[in-house]
Amino acid sequence: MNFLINSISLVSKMATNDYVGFTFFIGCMAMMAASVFFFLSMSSVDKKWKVSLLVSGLITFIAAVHYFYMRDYWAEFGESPTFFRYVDWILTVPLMCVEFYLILKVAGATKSLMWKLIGLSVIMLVTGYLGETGDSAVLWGTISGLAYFVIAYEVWLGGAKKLAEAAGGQVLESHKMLCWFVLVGWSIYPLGYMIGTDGWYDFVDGIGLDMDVVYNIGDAINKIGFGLVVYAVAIASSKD
Ligand SMILES: *C/C=C(C)/C=C/C=C(C)/C=C/C1=C(C)CCCC1(C)C
Repeated sequence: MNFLINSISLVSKMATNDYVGFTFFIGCMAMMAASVFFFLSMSSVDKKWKVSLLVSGLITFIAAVHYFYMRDYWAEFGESPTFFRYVDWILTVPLMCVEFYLILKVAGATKSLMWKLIGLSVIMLVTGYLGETGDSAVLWGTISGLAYFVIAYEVWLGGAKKLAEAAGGQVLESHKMLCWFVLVGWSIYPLGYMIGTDGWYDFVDGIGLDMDVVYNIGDAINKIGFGLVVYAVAIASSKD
């Protein structure tokens, strides 16, 4: 009987100290609200910014759907929803690379830069997944970290930087914020990985946060936060 009730009920109990479950729950709502906001904002910006807001909205929308699955998975099994997490990332991180490209396109960014970033991000995520699901977390994490460094290098000092400097003005400003998101915002994820996997870095477990809480904070900053910054730039440059 209990089994029947559990399997037909849409809501499961949540302990008051279940921080992971709580951040999954908040994540669902926040990603959903952000998607509505980005989609509706498309009508208040200049034509050249519309696609950027559309992509921001798609990123948070895809994340919202995965968060519903992750929330349920966590409630049901009390385990990290690694599979849904990485499916979410493999869809949304390349979309973020498209977003970077759209921002720098005005400055003459080429599609080859976009594909390079997408390729590197796929390597970063596939190796991260292998590290979390297999038994060589340190090795795969290192390869993943290297791909991440190449992305950061490419954005900060490589092709993207040259384009932004040549364009100046608004583009240079947007490029700067993009750099900080990739360097600081994205670095939240390797921290979560080090908490969730075993290796020489076990000392970071001492900060007392759960891997999923760290990943969820990272997603809020990088998906919603980044989208809001794009929104602010779009609004500012649509006035004049
Ligand atoms: C919306 C989701 C985003 C922006 C996800 C980004 C994920 C990363 C930057 C993950 C990076 C990782 C490393 C650099 C090393 C360890 C393994 C990962 C996959 C957690």
